[in-house]
Amino acid sequence: MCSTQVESAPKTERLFFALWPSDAVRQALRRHCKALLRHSGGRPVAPENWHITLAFLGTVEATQRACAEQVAAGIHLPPFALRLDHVGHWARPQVLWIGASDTPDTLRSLADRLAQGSRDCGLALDKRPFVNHLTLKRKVDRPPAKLDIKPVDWAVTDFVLVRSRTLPEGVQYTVVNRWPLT
Ligand code: 2AM
Repeated sequence: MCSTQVESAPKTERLFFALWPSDAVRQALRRHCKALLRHSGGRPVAPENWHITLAFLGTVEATQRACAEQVAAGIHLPPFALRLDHVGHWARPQVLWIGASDTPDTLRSLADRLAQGSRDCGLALDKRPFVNHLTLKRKVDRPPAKLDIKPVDWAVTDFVLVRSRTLPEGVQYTVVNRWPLT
C-alpha cells in the first residue's frame, strides 16, 4: 500500500517592529496635521494605522518570529521623548510623512538592534539606514505648498510587533506583542 504525505507550507505572517502612538498622540496628530492632510492630495493612511516602523521583517515563519521576539525581549533601553516636528515628502515612493528632525540616540539604537538581531534570526531586512517617519499619506505626487505644523510631543514608553494583512477593504495592522522601555 502506498501512502501520500502532503506537506503543508509553513504558516507565515507579515510582521514589522514599530512605535505605536497612544490614542492621545493620534488625536494630537489629527489636530496638528488637519490643514496639511486637507490640502495635500493623495491617499490618507487611516489614523488608527499610523506608526513609525523600526524594522520591517517581511514574511516570517513561526520560528523566525520567536527568534525576533527574543531579540526584542533582550533589549533594555530607557523611555525617550520624541518631538514630531518635521513634515517630509519623498518623491519616488510618493509618501507624505511626519517625523522627528532630531532622532534620539535611544531610538536609533532601538531600530539598529532590532534590525541586526532580526538579521541574525535569518531574516533579510532592507539595508537602508533607519529614517524615523510616520506615513500620513501615500500617492502624494508633489510636496504640499505649506509643510510646517505645530509639533506633537510623544513620550515613547514601549515598542510593538505588528502583523500586517491585506484585506479587500484595505490594509489591517494588528499589534501582536509589546515590550516596555524601562
Ligand atoms: P512606509 O510607511 O514608509 O511605507 C508596514 O508596511 C510598514 O513597514 C510601513 O510603515 C512601511 O513603511 C514599512 N516598510 C518598510 N519596508 C517595507 C517593505 N519593503 N515593504 C512594505 N513595507 C515596508
